[in-house]
Amino acid sequence: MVYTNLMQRIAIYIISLIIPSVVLAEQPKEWQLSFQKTASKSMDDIVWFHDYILLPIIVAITAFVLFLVIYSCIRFRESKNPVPSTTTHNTFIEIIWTLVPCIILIVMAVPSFKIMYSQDKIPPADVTIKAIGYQWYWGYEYPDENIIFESYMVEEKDLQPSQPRLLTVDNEVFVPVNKVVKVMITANDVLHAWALPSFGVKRDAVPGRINETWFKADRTGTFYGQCSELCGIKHAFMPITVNVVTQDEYEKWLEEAKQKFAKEEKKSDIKLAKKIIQENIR
Ligand SMILES: [Cu+2]
Repeated sequence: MVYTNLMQRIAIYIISLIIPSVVLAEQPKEWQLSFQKTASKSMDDIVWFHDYILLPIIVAITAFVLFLVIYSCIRFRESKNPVPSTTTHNTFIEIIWTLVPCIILIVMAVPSFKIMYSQDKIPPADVTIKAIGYQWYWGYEYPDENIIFESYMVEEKDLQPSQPRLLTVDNEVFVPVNKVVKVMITANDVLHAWALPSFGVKRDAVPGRINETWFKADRTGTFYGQCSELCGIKHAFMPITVNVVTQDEYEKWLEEAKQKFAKEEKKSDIKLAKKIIQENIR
């Protein structure tokens, strides 16, 4: 049994190397290597930067250093080289090993800054949502639609068969596909972070301050993320679920959500509670 399981895992691993998109969906997979399948231009850029700029440079540097270590061990071993050289400086080599890393860093910095600025500059938003981190769940607001709701993780015992453990929430965020979604992120108690790998989005949620980011999902589906700033004992249990749907489906959801999560009702609840408290004080 254990053997079969291991063989299955190895087979999945090999398949994922050959055709990553088949095995990797919008959530982490067992034995996953590299990123989740992308769902935004921003994440496409990040993956491109990793695959074609960072990885080749890392591999080349590692191979070069390994070659130098092995070469020195063999060429300058004690039996072959009983009297060691006493050379301590070589200006030419010192200039080279200072200049080459500088050039490598500059080569990496150009595309890196380009991607960073494209993420930083928020285009005119079609939908704005506000994510508020609490110990330990997320609160969401659609300020333009008067919608406000809380999103709690679904306990393992209550999961439906298709729902992933530790990633499923009771109230999911809905956004339309191919639209710019601006996310305002804050927290109510301690530091949290709103992170969604498939969109290439991760921003700290800081109490008393609003951070902004954006994404434009290029395909429909359910995408999962998690709080990514250690925020206390249940840090691992405040997942993020975003449903990317068509414009029609989004409008339908808005209609229902406006009834279900109306902001005004909540406000009136608070007003009522205040009134009761004041009356009791009198
Ligand atoms: Cu958190």
